[in-house]
Amino acid sequence: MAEGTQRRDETDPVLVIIPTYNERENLTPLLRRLHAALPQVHVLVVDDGSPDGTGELADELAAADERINVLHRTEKAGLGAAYIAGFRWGLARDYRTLVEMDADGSHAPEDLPRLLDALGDADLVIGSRYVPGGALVNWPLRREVLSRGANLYSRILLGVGVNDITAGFRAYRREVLGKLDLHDVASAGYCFQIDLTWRTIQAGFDVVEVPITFTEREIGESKMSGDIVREAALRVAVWGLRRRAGQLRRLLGR
Ligand SMILES: Nc1nc2c(ncn2[C@@H]2O[C@H](COP(=O)(O)OP(=O)(O)OP(=O)(O)O)[C@@H](O)[C@H]2O)c(=O)[nH]1
Ligand SMILES: [Mg+2]
Repeated sequence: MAEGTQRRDETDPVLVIIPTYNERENLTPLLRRLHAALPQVHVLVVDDGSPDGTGELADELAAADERINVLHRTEKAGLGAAYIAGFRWGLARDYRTLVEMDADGSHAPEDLPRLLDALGDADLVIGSRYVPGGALVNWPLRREVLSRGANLYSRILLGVGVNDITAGFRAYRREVLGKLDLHDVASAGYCFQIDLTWRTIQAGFDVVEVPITFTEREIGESKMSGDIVREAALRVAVWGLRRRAGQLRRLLGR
């Protein structure tokens, strides 16, 4: 745990941020499971004007349960922008822990207590598919190959020891997000996860991975696209080159 960060207390307020785009069928059962696992956590649904009415459903759920909140954004602007807006919302309030979780059921709310426990000794906890005990259920082979490839690529270029750097089930201490320059994060797709991990490590915070079981969505459509993959490949290459340039400058003493 980095200096200056306070130890996590079990009663510390937690905000679970859930970005949604066309997740109407998934939202109610997910929130029910989440509150069954952790009754005290608050939720922020960040909806980008889903055409299927996810935002309206979230409003109904929020009206009936004061733990649930909704942030409406007007257009689909990617996962990264939705999370940045959610982090800002949480940091403006007194939450000590901010959690990222997908709406499609791939991240089991039942795994969240273990992520929060691990935050006792870390600044960022990543729910990892690729550490011993981690598992994939029903994920098509091509998606696994892509995900493992992205991790290998990032590890080589960035020189970090994180096994699942693209993972989207995570818990951050508020001090971490408060310190990172969120305003200049431009990553939109799953590259956002690599971006924030890289910034967290560079800022000197401790990152820990805990195993999770990741389950392929049963309902709704995937938003994965070629653009998302290309964005990650390009940005990680740029960060890797900058890192090498920095090493070279230090080696040459300038
Ligand atoms: N607000 C918002 N949420 C998004 C956007 N794109 C994806 N999401 C949500 O982010 C979460 C993770 O999405 P992804 O993993 O990128 O895509 P996915 O559709 O889950 O893809 P699969 O996991 O392959 O099914 C889901 O809850 C999506 O609804 C977006 O542009 N805006
Ligand atoms: Mg998903």
